[in-house]
Amino acid sequence: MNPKETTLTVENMTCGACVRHVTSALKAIAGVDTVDVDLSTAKVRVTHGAGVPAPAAFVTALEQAGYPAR
Ligand SMILES: [Cu+2]
Repeated sequence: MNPKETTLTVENMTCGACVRHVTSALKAIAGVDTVDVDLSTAKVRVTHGAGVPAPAAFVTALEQAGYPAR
């Protein structure tokens, strides 16, 4: 199964704690492999299995964690 990659723009990230919150919120989703957060650009790159309903699952999880994403 080929991994897929989705890039999101995430609001409200200001520090390393935010990066950890965003990373753990995304990694809690079944099928997510890696999460790379770039704090300076507010971009988050997620690699995940093809069965993950991206990007909707990511947007929902991040909104619940307090970080609106698109
Ligand atoms: Cu923070």
